[in-house]
Amino acid sequence: MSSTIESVLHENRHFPPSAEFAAKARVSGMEAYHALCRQAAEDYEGFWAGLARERLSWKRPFTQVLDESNAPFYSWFADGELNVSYNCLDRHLPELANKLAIIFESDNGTVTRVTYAELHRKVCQLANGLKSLGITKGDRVLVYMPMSIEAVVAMQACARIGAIHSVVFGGFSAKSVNERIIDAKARLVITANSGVRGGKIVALKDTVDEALAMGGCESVERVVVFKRVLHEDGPWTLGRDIWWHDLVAKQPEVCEPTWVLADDPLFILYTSGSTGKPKGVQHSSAGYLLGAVNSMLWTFDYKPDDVFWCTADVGWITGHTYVAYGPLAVGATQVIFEGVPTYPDAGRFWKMIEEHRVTTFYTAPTAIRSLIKLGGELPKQYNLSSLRLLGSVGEPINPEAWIWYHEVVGGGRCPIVDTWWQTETGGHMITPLPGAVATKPGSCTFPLPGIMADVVDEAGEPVELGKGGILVIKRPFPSQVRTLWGDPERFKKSYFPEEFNGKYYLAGDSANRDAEGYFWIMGRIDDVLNVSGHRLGTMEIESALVANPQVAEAAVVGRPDAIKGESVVAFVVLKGARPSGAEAKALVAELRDWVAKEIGAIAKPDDIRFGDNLPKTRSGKIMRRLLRAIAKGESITQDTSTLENPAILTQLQEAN
Ligand code: 6R9
Repeated sequence: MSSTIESVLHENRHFPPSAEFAAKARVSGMEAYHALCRQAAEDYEGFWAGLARERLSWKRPFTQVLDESNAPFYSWFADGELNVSYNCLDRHLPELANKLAIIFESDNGTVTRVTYAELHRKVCQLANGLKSLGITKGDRVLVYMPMSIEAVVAMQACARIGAIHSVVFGGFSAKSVNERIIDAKARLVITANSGVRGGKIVALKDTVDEALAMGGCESVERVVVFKRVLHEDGPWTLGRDIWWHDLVAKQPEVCEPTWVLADDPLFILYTSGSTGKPKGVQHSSAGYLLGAVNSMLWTFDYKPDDVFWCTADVGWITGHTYVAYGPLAVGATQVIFEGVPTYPDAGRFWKMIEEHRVTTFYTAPTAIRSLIKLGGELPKQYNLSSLRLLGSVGEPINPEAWIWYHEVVGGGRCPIVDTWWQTETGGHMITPLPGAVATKPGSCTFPLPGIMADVVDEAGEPVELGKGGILVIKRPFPSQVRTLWGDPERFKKSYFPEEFNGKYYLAGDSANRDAEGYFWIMGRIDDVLNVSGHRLGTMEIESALVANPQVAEAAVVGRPDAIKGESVVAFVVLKGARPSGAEAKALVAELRDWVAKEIGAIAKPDDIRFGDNLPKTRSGKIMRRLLRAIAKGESITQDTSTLENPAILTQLQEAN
């Protein structure tokens, strides 16, 4: 990662917004951007309070703004009351009832459109249905759905009645669903009989059944099943399972929102950290929504006639903020896509942009890189002239991919917003304002107004420009994670460590600022990998491997990958003898499938090496830097004198 950054830091091309784009932008020119930043610096609370009053609709206005008395458990707008679903739907109805809210394209290309009035009706009916099952404010609902209108309806319906959703990505395993149900003590699961991706059926309900059968899920009373595809369904548990269409059939089309306090949790979303157990990131209602709205307006420069398309799955934070909440909160028309970018061919995205006249397109570098590889010329076969703005998220974007995105997809006229943020920040943090900032390929440029980002050294002191260090946020901000579900101690330890007096929010990334102050993200400083823009904990994969009865010990590292950013490499010590040849091959396949079953297919190691041992220091620490070098195929030039068992390196360097 750091060698890429070295080369990237020599990247000095500037791409200022065109005069035409800037003239129409909400924030036009650097002076306007600086003015907003000054406003935030001079009156921090006043700045945020003003935005919260102007951009959110409150049932009861707040009188408090930021409360730091229980730091780092910060509270924003504490005595205000609102409802997120009301903010996303009801408040638009007087003017936008017949405006399209969602254009849904299924895997096989069928298009379904819903207006704001129709979406409101669907959400109300499901909300009433959930209430009829006894779900009330504060209850946890696990959502395990394919990309669909109904996935958004499920999340919005929870928000409407103050229930806390925990969405689990449809690619995660039964084991992951089981663990998340147990951790959050979910009372209800919403799923679909199946989803379809790239022509293949994904049997979601079967996975839920399997998860519930694993035990520990006594909290779950009901499973609501959306009939997504017509096929033979698996077993049905009477008294527990209920079809979505039966549940909503007789429900009233109106549902009074449940008003919640600003800091009442809107959702929990599990993400990988540096230990084996995923963290349940808990977001607030008002602060989170404010982050979503601000970034729709600032970063995406939202205009009422935009057609917005974020390709992320609702199982990730990007799909929460820029599919389920942000676009609806500003009254946008958005595209939701069920399938994959390469099915039926690598022109799918471009075809959809042409057909739906998409203006704002937001995707991940890994998708861009794979589409370059599979069909770099394909975009030219489509009319992409509707596009006016492009976005990137999930990992650093390499300049080659950036330039291709800019030239071939954006026709050289669309600004690119490279948005740095995290599950924990809820919304964008460091990103260009497209009508103001001159972009540089590979840099996420500057913090949004009000975001006090900085790069510091290990002692928490600011570093000189060009020096590189640890990325921190120095002041609390409204959309930030409130706590980790059920684990406040881990929350403190992970994000507000003692080294920084417990005051700075530690993002877990390192960064560099160039001579002009532009931010360049260098990658994680903890044991978290970024595979195709998805966060995976090395410890999480290690625990999964060690859970296999044949495995004694495992160490997982990342290896730079041209398409995925990073790929997973595992070094495994078996309880029995070290296998070779066909036997080793078979075991590699078995362990890869094992990890897919334990976590999900995205966590499958690309490479597994068996050793009699792992390289350890005399105090027993696994020397991961050596493993990283071996994974890359580099010869070991580093100091190995502290190593207990140097001979092991040669063994691990050889393929099985
Ligand atoms: C939104 C999201 C967060 C981690 C983050 C960083 C990496 C995300 C990035 C980026 C460089 C960008 N990351 N966006 N790195 N440039 N524009 O991806 O959330 O899944 O929690 O991952 O992803 O390392 O810390 P999440």
